[in-house]
Amino acid sequence: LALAPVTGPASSVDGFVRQFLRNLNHERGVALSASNDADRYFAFALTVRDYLMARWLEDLRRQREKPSKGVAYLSAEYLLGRQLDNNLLASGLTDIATEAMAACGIDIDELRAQEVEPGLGNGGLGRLAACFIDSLATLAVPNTGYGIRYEYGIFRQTFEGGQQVEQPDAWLTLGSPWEFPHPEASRRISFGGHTETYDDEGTPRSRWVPGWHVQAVPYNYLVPGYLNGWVNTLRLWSAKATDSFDLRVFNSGDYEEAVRAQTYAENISKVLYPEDSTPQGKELRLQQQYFFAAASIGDFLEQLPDDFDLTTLPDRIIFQLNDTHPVIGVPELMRVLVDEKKLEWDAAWAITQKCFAYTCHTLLPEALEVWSVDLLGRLLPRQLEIIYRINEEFLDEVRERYGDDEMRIRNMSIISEFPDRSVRMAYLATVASSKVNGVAKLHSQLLREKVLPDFNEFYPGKFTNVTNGVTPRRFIRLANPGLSDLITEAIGTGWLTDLERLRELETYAENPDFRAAFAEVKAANKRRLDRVMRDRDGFEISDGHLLDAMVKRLHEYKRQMLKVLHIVTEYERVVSGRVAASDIQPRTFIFGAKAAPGYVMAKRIIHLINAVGEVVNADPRVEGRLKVLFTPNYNVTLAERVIPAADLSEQISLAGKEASGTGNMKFALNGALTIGTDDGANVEIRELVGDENFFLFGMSEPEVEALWARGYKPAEFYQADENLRRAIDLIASGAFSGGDKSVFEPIVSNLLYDDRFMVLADYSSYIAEQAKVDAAYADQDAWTHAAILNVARCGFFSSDRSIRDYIARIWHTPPVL
Ligand code: 26V
Repeated sequence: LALAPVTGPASSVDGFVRQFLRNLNHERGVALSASNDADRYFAFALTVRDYLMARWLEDLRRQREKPSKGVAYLSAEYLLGRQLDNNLLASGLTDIATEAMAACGIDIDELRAQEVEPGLGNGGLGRLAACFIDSLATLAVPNTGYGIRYEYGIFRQTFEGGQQVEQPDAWLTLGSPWEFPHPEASRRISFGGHTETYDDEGTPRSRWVPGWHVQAVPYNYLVPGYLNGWVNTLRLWSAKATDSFDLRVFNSGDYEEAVRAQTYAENISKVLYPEDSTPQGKELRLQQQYFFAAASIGDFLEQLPDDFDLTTLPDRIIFQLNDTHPVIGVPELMRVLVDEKKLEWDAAWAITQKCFAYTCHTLLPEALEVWSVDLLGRLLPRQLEIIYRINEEFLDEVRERYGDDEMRIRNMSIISEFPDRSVRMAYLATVASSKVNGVAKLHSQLLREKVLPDFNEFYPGKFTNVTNGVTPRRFIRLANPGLSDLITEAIGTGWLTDLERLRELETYAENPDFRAAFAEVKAANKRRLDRVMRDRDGFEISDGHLLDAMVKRLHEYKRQMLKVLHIVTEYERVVSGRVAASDIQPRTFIFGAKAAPGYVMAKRIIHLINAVGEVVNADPRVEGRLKVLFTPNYNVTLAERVIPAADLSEQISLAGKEASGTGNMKFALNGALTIGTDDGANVEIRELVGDENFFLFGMSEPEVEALWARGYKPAEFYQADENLRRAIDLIASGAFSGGDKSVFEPIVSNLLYDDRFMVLADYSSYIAEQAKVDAAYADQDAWTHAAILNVARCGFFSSDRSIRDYIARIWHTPPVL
């Protein structure tokens, strides 16, 4: 048979229609006349997929025939958002597909609305992974993203009586047209059991005799580059009970026990952990981590030729660890190399240290993962032995360098002894990696100086920074078509893959016609958001309001509470008669935030925001002036509507706590001005856009440290500021809880007597800066000028730039196109 290249359907409206009808008939088994929305969405998505297939297969073949170094991105989370529009855009099919649907009498927007976004992540970390695989494909870097195909993604949030209620996110109920299951490529993943030593023809060796197994079934998803014909793969693993296990079921006759055990195995990929409040020792979570790390590493190794020289592995692959979740892959690779491939320990370790790189995403000590030795020993006994040996040899090196400095040894040990003996995964990652990076300049500096200073001293050159970025394809082109068209009209095409070109907009900021057009795009985006919100939540966005947005996970360090105090202050000043309603700048405050289900304080804050909203929105004294909208179930799809409409972006974390933030970048690139602290990537945004185009407030990180050192007493700040006193007193009075003072008492006393994130200390500076925001907004034309400069100067925050930095500083993967 001739090896005919795979070809896609004809790139014409006619070709698209024919393929669409074929898919409708053959894949869904319905005629157009009998089809429902779900059928049409599926057939449509399959058609888009058909166009991408040829390129995908071609690129995979190219990689097989002429392999070059690639990136395995290991991430427990991918917050992908909807796929349809992205895949249309990447393949250049949007116009053809739109016409084709029109020809079939189908409203393409109805099809779009059918797609349930795969919410396989919690927030910034998961969305970053999704932006990165988009940029890797767009830069044609050979990459497989590895992760977990959770059956249930991040919970769906609703409010009952203003309080968060979680519902399961059954995103797969109707199936997904974007995935390719590959059960034939399943891998057996083992757990439990014990280790033993044996004599291997004169060489003493260790081996693992596991106690139980599950199958890891891969599902592939296409990751198309933007208009470059390159398609990478996202490979997500799903857990299934093993055959051997089914046999055991059959033979034992203990049906119930067998079904229970099967459920146990399949639970591994059942649900995404929504917990980012307490990194508890949940056994299932460790199972998930090992499950996907081991499956992914095994999967990569298996694709190598039989005679592959493993000492050259670092020339072929870099495993990028997205936080510590996949770090258990380190001892796993060592186990495979030493126990299975029978390499010497030192040779295996030299390979391993070159094959991993680690990205840290936090500064909060309580967010650094540790696993108890007890649990590890039970679940992964051989990997634990290997971790011990890695630690022993590492500490020997430390001793060699510093002598018996027991304090230092204790501080640097991968194993901590208190409160329980446990493995510090960030330390293991640091020791095992060729490079360690933080996610913004300030974060990387604090990582070196505060979190891992001993390691920074011990490994000169290992630490580096790669500032996060966001994909302009999704967050500008798709989310904000109006702005995209305006930009293209002004500076031509090409900026979507070379975002620094937005600089050319700077001169347009001086052009009144351009400013008017820019302002009109913003207004149109607000009207579009208004339609979405009316449909979705019954909210209205009023004309002429400054749209002030705070959308992100609910966390005390992010300080939604500070935002609440600002709103209550504005409200209180009017109702107390100190300020005339007519004198305040009309504002709509929009919140979106999910709280981890077990994070009690975060849930109280959600309740408070809703309660304040209910009172403020119903009070005629501030009608037309203040409005508070808390939109439930904030997700990627909604972000794409809120961000382009916003005027003001709230990035108000306590300095030194937000590693980077990525929402901050999306807002600035869509022409919102930022009010923010000197934290995370805000620092770099402000440097780029200029002080005059950024609302800075609050303590700097060194000032925060100094205040802690002096002794922080929040009540003193309460006493010192009348507005603050009045705002807190109003909350404490029960004004937002039907007179019941007990409801928000825990929030109030936490603020007054604990306030870990120094909300009260930054309050007055925040309120003062918000007054400047109001004043600035009064001059609409000047505001628009500043907004345009924000867009023009934030090209740096493209995830394409982040990926180029990873290539230059960490991966050293050569270009293949
Ligand atoms: C985990 C935990 C666990 C327990 C205590 C509190 C806590 C707080 C946060 C987290 C999440 C840590 C990992 C993470 O999601 N980091 C986020 O990564 C984004 C992408 O780099 C970055 O933009 C965010 O600033 C960072 O919070």
